[in-house]
Amino acid sequence: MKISGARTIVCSPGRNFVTLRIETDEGVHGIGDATLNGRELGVVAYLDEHVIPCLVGMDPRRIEDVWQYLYRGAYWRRGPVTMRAIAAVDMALWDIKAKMAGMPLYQLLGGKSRERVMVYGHANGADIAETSDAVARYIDLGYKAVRAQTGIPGVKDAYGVGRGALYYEPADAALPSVTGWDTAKALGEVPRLFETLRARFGFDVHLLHDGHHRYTPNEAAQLGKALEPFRLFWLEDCTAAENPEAFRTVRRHTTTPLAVGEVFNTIWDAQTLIQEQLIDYIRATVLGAGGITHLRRIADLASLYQIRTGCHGATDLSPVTMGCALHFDSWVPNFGIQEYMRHSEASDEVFPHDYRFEDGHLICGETPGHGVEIDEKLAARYPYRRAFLPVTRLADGTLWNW
Ligand code: CS2
Ligand code: MG
Repeated sequence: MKISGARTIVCSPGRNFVTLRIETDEGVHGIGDATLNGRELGVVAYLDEHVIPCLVGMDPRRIEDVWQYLYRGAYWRRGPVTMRAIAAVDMALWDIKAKMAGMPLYQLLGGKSRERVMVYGHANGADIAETSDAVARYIDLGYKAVRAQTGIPGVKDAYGVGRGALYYEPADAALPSVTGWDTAKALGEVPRLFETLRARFGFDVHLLHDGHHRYTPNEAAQLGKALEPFRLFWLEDCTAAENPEAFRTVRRHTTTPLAVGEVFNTIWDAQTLIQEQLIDYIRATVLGAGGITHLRRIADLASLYQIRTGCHGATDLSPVTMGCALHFDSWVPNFGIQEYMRHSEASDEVFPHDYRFEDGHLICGETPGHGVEIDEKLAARYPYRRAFLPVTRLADGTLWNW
């Protein structure tokens, strides 16, 4: 059996997505997601010029060997572009293998460890009162876990505050828009938000918060400590993780559970954090971290240390990634939670899928493969539009982590 062709499909049903379609000489095809938010065409060029020509003629059943070929064979290792390109190939090959087996993908991983996958939604508001009402709406929709982000008085467009009730799309402009940040103000406002939420909703709902890499290790430790009475499910990306040792400071000072990994590409990014038990949840994803083949290795390493998964699931990961993630989540023994930002209706139409939301959980379908396809005719109606993620500047003009 041979790969007879492959091509990238770029579309923008509300936001940009890059999809890889791999064809085989036996007529079975597979689909992978290669979206890198705000840098999409970099991955398209990498796939078109440097991956697809090598794939043609390869045996699609040799998923591991193809992975090693694309990783070791490139000589230049890691990085968001390379690893997303590899992830797209990996997703498509697992899709093909599962279709050939006539089984849903989770069966090939070892079968289900659970019936359904708990997800968390994003509640945002311009201030604490609005965020609190947004949390109420998610609870009404059945969510058992909600991430809460609030605007901060005096700060322009603080991270996480979207425009619609259910959708949050930060990549919003043909040139990066400029947002603001003020750590001192956030250190006061964020604990007030969770005090308000616990007073209103009690402790039965899981609450999460994303620091989006904005705090120094010491500030992150202060935030974690201040949030302890409100028993968060996790505090995410409390400080930048390029230097994993930074988490020693945070960990020494707080018992608030810590989650990291949406920007990780490989097991090497997570190794110190996992082996030193500096985090509680690893947020690497199928798309970001080289596909199912590699994410499985990260999850296995994490399981040695009782660290659980919490896959990134923002809308810049297409329904193809969500489909793969749900098969992965249904199998992985050390599952924690799955992020679920709803895709727009247009995205859901372009990517027909068989997973469904029920009572705060997602359930993957039984279709052979990962259960997600792309309607190319429809996709063609939504051409690519350049869209950047914002940048952040402090009040004095200093560029900060968005
Ligand atoms: C966020 C993301 O979902 C999250 O936790 O951190 O929304 C992130 O900002 C986007 O994926 C960036 O593209
Ligand atoms: Mg995040």
